Amino acid sequence: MDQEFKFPAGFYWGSATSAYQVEGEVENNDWAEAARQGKVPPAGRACDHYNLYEKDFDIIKSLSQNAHRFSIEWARVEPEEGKFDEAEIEHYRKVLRALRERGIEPFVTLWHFTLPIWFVRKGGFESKKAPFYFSRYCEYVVKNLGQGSGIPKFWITINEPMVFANMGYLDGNWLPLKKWYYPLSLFRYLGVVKNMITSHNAAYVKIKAVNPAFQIGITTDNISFESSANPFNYLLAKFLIWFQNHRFLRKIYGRQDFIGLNYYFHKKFGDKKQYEKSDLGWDIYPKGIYNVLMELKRYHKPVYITENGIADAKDMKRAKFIKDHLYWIKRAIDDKIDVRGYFHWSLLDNFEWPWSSLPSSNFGLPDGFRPRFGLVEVDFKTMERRIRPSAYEYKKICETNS
Ligand code: IFM
Repeated sequence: MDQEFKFPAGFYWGSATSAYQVEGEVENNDWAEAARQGKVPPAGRACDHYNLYEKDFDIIKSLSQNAHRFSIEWARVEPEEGKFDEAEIEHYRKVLRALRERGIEPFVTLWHFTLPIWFVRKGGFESKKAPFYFSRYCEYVVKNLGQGSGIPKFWITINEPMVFANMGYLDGNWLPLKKWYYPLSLFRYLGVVKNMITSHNAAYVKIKAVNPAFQIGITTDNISFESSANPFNYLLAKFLIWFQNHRFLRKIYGRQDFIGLNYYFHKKFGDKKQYEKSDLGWDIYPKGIYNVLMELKRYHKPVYITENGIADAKDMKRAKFIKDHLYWIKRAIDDKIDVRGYFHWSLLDNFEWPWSSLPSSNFGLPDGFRPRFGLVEVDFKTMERRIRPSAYEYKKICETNS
């Protein structure tokens, strides 16, 4: 029999998505352009969430979730440098109102991986002017969405900056697909990370000037690094904990009101154990979420688990995955980590970025849609939604806060 654990009163229970992965028909960002050139899989109509968001929010409500994390597509809002599209802002106002009408607390991500083409042409986050462009966009959105009936309180400036920098500038398989020889790649990578730090800090100042009560953070994809007793492995794990998990957070220390934690990966150096795996071949290691949460104690900030999820097309592992991770989150709460919410990734099956662990390297249409992360299954031909059994298990948790 399952043990029961109560979560703190007022805990946010939700799920997360990002604009390009669910909205559909975004043509003017860097991923859409690269897809047209055959360099990455296309997102096409994705889940058509741009049109179906009210239906999707009805599903959220029916599943008793009280919060939802979604993102704004920068290229929609600012299609040309300095020119903002009021019609798109109005769309996101409607999205916010639709959430509020259903009693769902919005957590708004201002930027989740995809960039307007004009910004990329200006050098993207390699450019010293990136903080200016980025913070101007954030200020515009917050000024225009941060008023009226749907007004959000929680703002996330940047999603997973270290993943963006790693995958785009070291690994080179994500946009901007920059593969250079070492150590040039490392210098570029470090420059991009530095500019993202400055961009977040500049955006923080501008958002706070709009409304000091707004709560602002980033989401960080921290990895649980552990090691065997071997001293080399021990030092390697320690170095990576600092380099990968904490360097960014430390540099924005005074300019974050909360920490958004995304947890997917662990690495134990010197460990040959085989773990159960997701459809993407990623180890399932729930205790890792406890490890990365305990590392956040030093910041003395509220923490929201802004993403945690599994590619599991058959939905055989998801319910247990959620419960096992929540068990370790509760252990961290008992050990004095101020965790205030959990957002499952994802609400819907959606477009997934090209991981090298994807079963096929052929970038035909199905590839980006093969990993199934949704609590809700999507038929990408008919756009029909079908709530998976694991979503009903999660619903019980949301309803009882336990
Ligand atoms: O789909 C992604 C999301 O965009 C960022 N975090 C990890 C998810 C699963 O790979």
